[in-house]
Amino acid sequence: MSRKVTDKAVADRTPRHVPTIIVGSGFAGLGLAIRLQQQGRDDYLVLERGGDVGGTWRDNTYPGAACDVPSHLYSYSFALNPNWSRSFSRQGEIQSYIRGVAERYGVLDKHLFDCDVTSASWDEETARWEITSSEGDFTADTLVSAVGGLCEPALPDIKGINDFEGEIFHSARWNHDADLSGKRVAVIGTGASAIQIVPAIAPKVAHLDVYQRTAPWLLPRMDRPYTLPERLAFRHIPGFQRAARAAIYAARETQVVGLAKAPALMRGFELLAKAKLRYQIRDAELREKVTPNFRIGCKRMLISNDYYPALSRPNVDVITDGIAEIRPNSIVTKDGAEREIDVLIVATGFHVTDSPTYETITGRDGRTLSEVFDEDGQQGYKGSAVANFPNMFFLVGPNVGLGHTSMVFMIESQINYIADALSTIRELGLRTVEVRKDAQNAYNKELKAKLARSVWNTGGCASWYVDKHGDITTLWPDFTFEFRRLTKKFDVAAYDTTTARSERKVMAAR
Ligand code: N01
Repeated sequence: MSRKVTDKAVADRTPRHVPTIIVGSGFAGLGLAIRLQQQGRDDYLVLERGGDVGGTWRDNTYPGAACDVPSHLYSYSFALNPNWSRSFSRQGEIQSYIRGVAERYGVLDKHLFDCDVTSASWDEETARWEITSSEGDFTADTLVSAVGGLCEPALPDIKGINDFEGEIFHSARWNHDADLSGKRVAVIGTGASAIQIVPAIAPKVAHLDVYQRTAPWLLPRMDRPYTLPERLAFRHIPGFQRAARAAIYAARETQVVGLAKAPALMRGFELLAKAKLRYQIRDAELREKVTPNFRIGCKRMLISNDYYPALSRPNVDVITDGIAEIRPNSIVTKDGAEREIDVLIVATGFHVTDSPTYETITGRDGRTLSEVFDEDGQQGYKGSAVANFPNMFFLVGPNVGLGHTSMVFMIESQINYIADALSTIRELGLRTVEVRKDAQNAYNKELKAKLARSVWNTGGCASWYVDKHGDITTLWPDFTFEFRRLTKKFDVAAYDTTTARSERKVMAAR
């Protein structure tokens, strides 16, 4: 991996000035870097704390890791891949795809890897971001946060967890040196990660305890390998792959009607999921335990064909009594039962609405992003800007997430918006751009009204989509093509701007 861009700056520790700094190189940051490269811009740098591109797809290497959105849709529109081996690709294939795209578009030389950004503060005087990192200090005219929502593993706050003496790791930090063969293993959590891990490890472990707090809804996974003729067709028949992608997109988009607009329509999915549950789990007691008690869609709908069969194995137990404490070699549940284990896998999700990165970004009025979100609510504008943070843009900021279709679609919409913002700043000679608070408030008022009637709000569940104020600050509550329309052009009128000249005028007036 090349480091030539910053070697000198790192060596002498002087802050290096880069016009645009992007933090993070998952689908989002990498996609923006490629767009800037395509526009012939050479004035950006990507700071990435990991050793490679890929973000969450680089980090989540647990057994069974795979995407639950079909790959022909879950990929960049500008870099379709006719060679996907199956409809829902596995982690390794997705990671190779992302890396391949980064190589093909020649942006790796504009990355600084193993560079952990530790703080970013706005300096009003210079109108620059001051950035500190494990690889030295930087200043930037514009900062883009592309760190993503699923990057900081959340460990459960359970009494005694730190005293556990066996092997313990989070699903997103899988310890591949830990041999699970013949071991007594426990998995805490039954979310999207756990339902992939459980079937992958159940056949090899001696015994597996699955600690379930909330039973998830499961739908069939229509996954299959692509045949050679299909792959040849994707490659050689003009428009075939685009048509397949469009069909997947349209089919997925229909779910928005039930999820965001008329949750009663989700009953249809519930009937399908219940039929699957009855068919796959014959034991009435187990079936009762894993039957969800909220409206489908309120938490992310999961897809799997092998999770229920794995739970039905004789060496697997589902435990629903709630964990009281973890001891050096066992887990004790609230009913007093103690179960010995050798390995503990925590598949308990991520810090999404409480990302630790929020505490490291300080805006115009001296408050951190975390303080602003605490005091003003976790709000943004078009998921791409936050008032009080001038010259800063977000990829996958507030209310951009999805449960039903490809995040890459949303990310590309934001890339359009932010790339246009950067061009506008340049063309108009702007010194600062900061979204107006009234524009942000009006935008969020509309979002809230839409979210109020959504299944995420009315479905009777507790999910990570909701922040500590009880607001859904992670999801986009409408069709994704509506977000594409909203982000087509940078709407500079929604921003307070200054130019170098207006700044000078203000200084003179003082
Ligand atoms: O995490 P989660 P995840 N004691 O937060 C339980 C994406 N993803 O890593 O439901 C006991 O969904 C928690 O219980 P409850 C996708 O967006 C995508 O699985 O809160 N249990 C839950 O069961 C997904 O939504 C793919 O009651 C505790 C589980 O841990 C997101 O990543 C694949 C607990 C956490 O589930 C996160 O998924 C995988 C505690 N103290 C992931 N704390 C794709 O295929 C938490 N839990 C694209």
